[in-house]
Amino acid sequence: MPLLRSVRGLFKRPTTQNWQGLIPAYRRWLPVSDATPVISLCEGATPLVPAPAISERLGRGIRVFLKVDGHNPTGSFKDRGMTMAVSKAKEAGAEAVICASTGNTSAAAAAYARRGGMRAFVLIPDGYVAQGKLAQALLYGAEVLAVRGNFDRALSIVREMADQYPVTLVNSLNPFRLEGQKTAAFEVVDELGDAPDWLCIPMGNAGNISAYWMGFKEYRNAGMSRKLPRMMGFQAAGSAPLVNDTTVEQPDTIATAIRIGNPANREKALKVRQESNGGFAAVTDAAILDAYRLLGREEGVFCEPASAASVAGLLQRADEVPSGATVVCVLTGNGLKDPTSAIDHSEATFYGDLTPDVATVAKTMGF
Ligand code: AN7
Repeated sequence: MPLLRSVRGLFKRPTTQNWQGLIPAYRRWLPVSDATPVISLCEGATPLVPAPAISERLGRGIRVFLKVDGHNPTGSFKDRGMTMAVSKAKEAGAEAVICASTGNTSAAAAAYARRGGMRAFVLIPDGYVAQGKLAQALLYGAEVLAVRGNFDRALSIVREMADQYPVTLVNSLNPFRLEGQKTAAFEVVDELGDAPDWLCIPMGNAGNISAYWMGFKEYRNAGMSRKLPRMMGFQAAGSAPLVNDTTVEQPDTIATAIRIGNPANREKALKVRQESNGGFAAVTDAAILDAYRLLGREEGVFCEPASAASVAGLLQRADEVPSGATVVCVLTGNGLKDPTSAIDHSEATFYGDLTPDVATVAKTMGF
């Protein structure tokens, strides 16, 4: 979908032909060398999908795109960070990785670590990880430790574990994670020909918003783009420590991926907001679910609830978007990660227990 294919800049832009993952595609922007064993599942090159229904709601010539990062190998943006973190861990001789996770990090860590021949230990908040994510961690062969406590507690444990034992931390405190994730910003610019005016993104630990900003800045400094976006970060109202400048002891939201009360990248996120003239806001679970259904029913895009926070946030702040602006909403995770939320909240028509004959089916359909 070449929009404004640019000839600006010094470096060749990658194409998705013969795509072999984001490390080969963006090698010159990443801290890797010939000695780095690249552990890849051909992540990256995810589609930037136009969102006509949302664009029409905003009106005033505003163009909205969805960066559908649920198309990655394990179904979330975490794969971008994990190919880097696990490759660098392998290079350093690690035999095991560890993370705390609301689900997606555990799936990605498990897949990449096992592919690299390493053990994967994942700590999850018992009972608060969506079913698809738990299924992935188990199937990929992680060693899953479910703790009675929330994500923040699990993160503090794994930080100590990585300090005291021979296991490499692959949460977003690992700087290689953000290096990998910044490639999503490169892809957006490569596709649009410049940075968007607004970038809307959900925030949990705020690693991804920090990574995008790093990517946009690096690309602009190299002449690959002219603009920098305003970075708009959104959190669930029951779990909004960055919006309210606080720590939430008991975070609560349907969007379990971002059920995080004490973000690991708080300082970085505040800097992103300030440098980008951005904004943070809270969106209610009801608004998240409205956006979740809107994306499915009107755009044909199935994301998980946490991801829909980016669109909920955009709709909430629609009046502030300049006329004619280009907006990118980041859809961080695939809808199939969390089938329970879809089944419970689709509000679609479901006729069950039908007699299996044409007359019954026709009558039910209203003919
Ligand atoms: C779908 O998997 O923290 O602001 O442990 O899974 O970079 O934390 C997930 C986070 C947004 C927030 N959308 O990203 C984990 C985890 C989805 C997510 C976020 C997450 P950050």
